[in-house]
Amino acid sequence: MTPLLCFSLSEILKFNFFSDILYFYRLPFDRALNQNRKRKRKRKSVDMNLKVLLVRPHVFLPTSQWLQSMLRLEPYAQELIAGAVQPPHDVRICDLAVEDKPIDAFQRVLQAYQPNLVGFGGFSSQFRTNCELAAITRELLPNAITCLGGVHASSMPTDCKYPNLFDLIVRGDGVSAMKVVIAAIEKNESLPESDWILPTASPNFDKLAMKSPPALHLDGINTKPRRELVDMSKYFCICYGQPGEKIDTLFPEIACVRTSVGCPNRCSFCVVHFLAKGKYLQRKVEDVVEEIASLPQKYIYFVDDETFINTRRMQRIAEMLLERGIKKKYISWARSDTVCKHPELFDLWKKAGLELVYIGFESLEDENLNAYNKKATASQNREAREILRKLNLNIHAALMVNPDFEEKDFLTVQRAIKEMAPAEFAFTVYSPPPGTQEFMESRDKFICDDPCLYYDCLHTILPTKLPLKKFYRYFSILYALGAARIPAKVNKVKLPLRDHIKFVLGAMKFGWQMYRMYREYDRKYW
Ligand code: B12
Ligand code: SF4
Repeated sequence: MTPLLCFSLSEILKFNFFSDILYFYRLPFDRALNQNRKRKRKRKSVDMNLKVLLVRPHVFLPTSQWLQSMLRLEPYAQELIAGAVQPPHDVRICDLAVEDKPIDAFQRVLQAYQPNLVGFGGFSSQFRTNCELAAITRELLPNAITCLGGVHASSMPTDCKYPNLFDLIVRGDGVSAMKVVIAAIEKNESLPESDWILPTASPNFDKLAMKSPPALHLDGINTKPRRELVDMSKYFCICYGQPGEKIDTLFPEIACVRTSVGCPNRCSFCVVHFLAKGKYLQRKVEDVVEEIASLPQKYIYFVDDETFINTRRMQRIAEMLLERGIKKKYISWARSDTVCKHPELFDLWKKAGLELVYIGFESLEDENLNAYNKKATASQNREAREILRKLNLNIHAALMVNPDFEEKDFLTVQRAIKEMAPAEFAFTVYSPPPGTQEFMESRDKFICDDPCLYYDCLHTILPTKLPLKKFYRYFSILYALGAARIPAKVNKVKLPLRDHIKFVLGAMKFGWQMYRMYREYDRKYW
């Protein structure tokens, strides 16, 4: 058992400051870094059958835990990467997001499976968790190769240079990278070295990591995800039904589908354009429809960076779904300007089964939208809302607040909630994305020791104009107002009592966490 486990999350949260939390959080991490262990790795033999373990880490922040109790998607990246591992090699997925005691579960899997290649991936806020898991791997299986990929490794490779924990850092697509790594091991060659696959012990690491992220790779969308390696019954979304409808559950089982990767837009709060360099790769429409048709799940979540960029292609996909009589319900992100320019497309998609549209409205103020480089206007946001309302499409409305917000600005957002309701509301605090120029330039301003750990867009990493206590009081009021206006409530949808209770209790707990968020920062900011 690691020291972290000696403290339950609630105990950890009794501490007031970031430094307190980090102190306990750092223990296993530091131990691994300080060990200075001489690792004697045996050279892998050419005919060795690899055992590859792909790990999705659990979430650490209580706010992310709440989010996962409402919406938990399958470990799609791990399923795709597993598609790169062909016989005679073997692959397993360890999804710690579904475990009550993730560290215990991880140790059990390592001991039982004895993998010789372990791959970790995840969000920036999960980087420290990945370090802890890698430290455990080093301890239990010192000869296993460890590899870190995913959005954090892709955008901030320099942050991940810990040779004691990770042998390789992968930026960008992991499917193609896994193929290259396995091929090198099979040929008994030294591991490849590039700005895409970076050995942490290489003297060239810093030089390679300074380069901009590698180009997107088609393997990231054209590979068949290995869903059979996970228990799909553990993944669900939140879906609100239609006005007056009686629904079996608020949390139906769901599968993910990725139809494209990248985005040509350049919103300032988003890391995608930094990673994709404005490129947008698309999968063949026939493949997309075939994958959807093959799924037993009724609900599909499109995990594209931005699904509706190519509207003709999306029209063709909807037509094909209708022609083939595929009856599913879909959840997708879309931009408000796309909805305004192509209302007929959303009408078609409604017929094909579109159920819930996630829209990053961000604000109903043009000044804010311009500052975010959103390239959509407040009037487009309003119009898109009206179009979707007329189509009876449920909306997830993402709104953003700025660290320099004052009381009046929060009141403006409160008015926006009333105007946009009913909707599922999500509020984020503007934070420069790790890895980007703006993040680097803001380093001196950060009000927490480890801005990446707290990069959940709910914890501010920049100083606020209002004292933090007031800021989070206003912020939690936004969530309370939003929770009271969800489509199921406004549209009088009949829900099972247990789901109703789960939602209300979850929302209250989250609201309380939000309200007390200021206590996680140094007292001088309160
Ligand atoms: C769908 C989505 C979600 C889903 C969950 C997705 C999931 N997989 O579980 C939901 C809606 C729940 C969600 C929630 C959040 N999200 Co989100 N989400 C996205 C979105 C739209 C697509 C992500 C995705 O699934 N892509 C498909 C997979 C296959 O791609 P991938 O993970 O990048 O994997 C590829 C490579 O990275 C690599 N790879 C990945 N893992 C590994 C491992 C190894 C070993 C290797 C070699 C390679 C490798 O290979 C893969 C295949 O090519 C992105 C981007 C966007 N446009 O906004 C944001 C994004 C990932 N989300 C982000 C954030 C911040 C969040 C939240 C914190 C926001 C919030 N306040 O709610 C939460 C946190 C959730 C949590 N678990 O902690 C940020 C992450 C930034 C960062 N540096 O961490 C992104 C990039 C958005 C942004 N605007 O910047 N999100
Ligand atoms: S449209 Fe979406 S994916 Fe594209 S840059 Fe803006 S927020 Fe990121």
